[in-house]
This record gives sequence, structure tokens and C-alpha cells, in this order.
Amino acid sequence: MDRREFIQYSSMVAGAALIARVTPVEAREAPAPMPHRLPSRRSIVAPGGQIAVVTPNGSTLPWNIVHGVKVGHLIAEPVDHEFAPGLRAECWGYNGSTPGPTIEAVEGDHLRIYVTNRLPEPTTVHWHGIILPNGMDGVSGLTQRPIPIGETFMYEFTVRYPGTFMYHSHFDEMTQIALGMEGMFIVHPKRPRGPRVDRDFALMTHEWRLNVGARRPDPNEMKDFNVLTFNSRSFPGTAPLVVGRGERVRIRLGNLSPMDHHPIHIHGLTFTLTATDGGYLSKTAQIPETTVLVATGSTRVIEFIPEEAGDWAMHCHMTHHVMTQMGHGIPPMIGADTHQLDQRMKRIMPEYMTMGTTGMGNMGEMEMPIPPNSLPMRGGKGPFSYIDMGGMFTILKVRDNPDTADPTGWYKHPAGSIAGPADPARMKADGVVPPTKRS
Ligand SMILES: [Cu+2]
Repeated sequence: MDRREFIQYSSMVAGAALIARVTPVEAREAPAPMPHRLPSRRSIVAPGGQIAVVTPNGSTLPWNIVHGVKVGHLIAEPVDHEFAPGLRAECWGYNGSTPGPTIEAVEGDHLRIYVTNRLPEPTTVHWHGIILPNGMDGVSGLTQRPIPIGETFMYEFTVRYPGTFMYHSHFDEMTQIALGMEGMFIVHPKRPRGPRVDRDFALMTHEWRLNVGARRPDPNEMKDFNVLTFNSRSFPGTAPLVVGRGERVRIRLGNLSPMDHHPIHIHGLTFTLTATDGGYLSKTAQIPETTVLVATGSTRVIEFIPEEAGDWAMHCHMTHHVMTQMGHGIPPMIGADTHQLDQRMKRIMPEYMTMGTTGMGNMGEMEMPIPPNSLPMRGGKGPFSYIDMGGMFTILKVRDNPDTADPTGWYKHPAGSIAGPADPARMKADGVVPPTKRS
């Protein structure tokens, strides 16, 4: 790194000023979202035509059926994880991923799950929300001794109640959960509850502290999380959810963030809360909402039937949870007079300019000189301009032909249905007087 680069990096990281070479976003193609790993057919996995749960950017734990017992194997291990193109980190997870594979069973199943510990310290697995014999609950020290490094323990229990649950480490929780040791645990009912759904998704919310340029998330962080994720992916690394207009869609949200709840908001529709980790809500208790608060340590299940096709935003509504790494720890510059600073800086760096004095809306699309292995302030490329949100953000793609739609393609809007510049004649006719332009 030469002196000029050093000044640029340190200015940004230390927050002395916001610096950019002014290059429009077109010069640097934003990575396309990951293709959606939808099964080609929606497979039936439980009685009454209940379909398999899809875990965007994730997978499902395979079972071996041995004398009627569903046998699975989780390997707790370090994972070289990609949050989004351009940002990788050394996380911990199960079977090569964080979150680990989604466990999917049917009410009444007898499960035998082996857990092999390939971490550099002991671990356990807690089956969060499942009612089972106490000795299978996975709490280190309280209900079992921790699984030593290199050993395999066996958990065995019957899933007596259906619902949307989770699993996670219960040894050195602060470290192991913060580094990604979590997964969804779904038990389909023997007798379907409510109307059949056409799509069923599982999304886990999480928050991480990954210092800019670092490779290891910091599990000691208590407040200032700078990588926010759905299924451990940050937009534009999140796979979109492709659904059909008029289909009934279920999304199972689980939150094992170290510290925060997440109000998850979906545009273009209203949904109803149909279940929590404690059970199903009766029809009269199913609250219609557009935002559902998912507390840490809980799950929330929502269902909806989208009536408007389009590309709809789905995101945490905490504004700092739709930012990425470089959006944290920067100084407020709005309204600052940086005239003198700019002149002085230009003597040593001719391309220098201060940013952010009129707001920060343009920051994402500027080509900031960011350190290797980091995400820019926010967002990714959209069909009209830069999408100003990143982090815990994904896109619900409502299509008339969801099974053949290109998950990376954008919605084609019918003519005349996009907001655009107002026609002065129309404004005049409507009695809208534009304010006099200030110079
Ligand atoms: Cu959030």
C-alpha cells in the first residue's frame, strides 16, 4: 500500500473524511444475486401434500432411514463462509455451512442425530423449542458433558409436536452462536393446519461484527454489528424468493442474533402471523401485519397470498440493519463546510473530494477505494439505479410464471405503471404549483 492509499484507507476507517474517486456505478458491475436453489419440483415431504421447506442460500439435512428411525449427522466445524461476493470470513457452522442444514421432520418421527465435533473447542447442540427428554436438551454442564474435540455424541428423541424450531450450540454460546452455529428445525404436522401452501421458506436472521478487512467475526461485540444477514448472506448475496402471484406462501423466520430483534417487513402485501415457536395461532388470533418482530431466540411463521406481481423488497426495518460494513463508524458530514479541507487535501491528492455533506444517498454507487475483503456502504445494482439497501435485505419476486422465471431477472413493469417526472401541463391542471427554484 503506498502513501496515498494509506491516507485514503485510514481516512475512511478512522472516519476523518469520506473520500471517493468519482466514478459512476456503471463502471463497476455489481455482482448479480446468487441463483435461487429452488428444487425443480416442489416435493411432498409430509402427509396432506405438505411440501418441502426451501432454505434460500442453504440446504436440508439428509436422513438415512434405519429400521424406521430417521438418522442424521451434523458435523460442527469451521466454515470458510461468503457473506456476499467480495466478503468472506472464517465462521463456524455445521456440515460446511452457516446456518447449518435445515432439519426437516414430521410430527411423531423418531430421530437419531449424531453430532461430530471438529471445532477447536468442545460443543453441544441444543434443539431449541423441541419438547424432549431432559438429557437430550444439549445444555453443556446442565444436561450433558460437552462433546470433546474430535468426538461424536448421539442425540435421540421423538418429535412429539409440530412447529418451527431451531438448533444451536449450547457451549461457549457467546462465541459459537456469534460465529454462526445455528440452524432451523422444522417439524411438519401429521395433519396439516390451515390451508395448503404452495411455497415454504426458512430464513434465519443474524448479526455479525466483522471489522473491515478482517477474516474473523468478533464474537465479543455487544452493540455495533456491521454485517446483517438472512441465512448468513448479506444483500446482494441473498437469494431472492421467487413465488407465484396468487400462490399461498409461508415464510418461517428464526432469529438467533446475539443481541437484537429484527422487525421484518415485506412490501406489496399483507401477511398473517400463523404460528410461533410455541405453536399455531387459532384463525381468530392470526394478526394481519406488514412487519413482524422476531425476537432473538424465537421463530415467527407468516403466510400470505401476493396479488401484485413485481420485485418487492423484504428487509429488516431497523435502518442500520440494511447497511453493510463501510456504513458503520463514519462521521456525520451533512451540512459541513469542507471548502478549506478540500483545497488542502487536493494539494496532496488531486482526485480528493469530501462526500456526504448533502446526505449519503449517493455513497453506495460511488466507487469507494475500499480495503480488500469488505463490503461497500450498502446495496447493489438495481434495474433503475443503485439499490440503497444492503445487509438484511432480499427480494420477493412475485411472478405469473414462478417455475420458469429467471431468478436473476427483474420485473417487467406494464407501460405507464412506473413513477417518473411529472408533466408540467398536468401539474398545472391539477393545481400543483412547483416551488420557485433556488439558485
Ligand atoms: Cu434487524
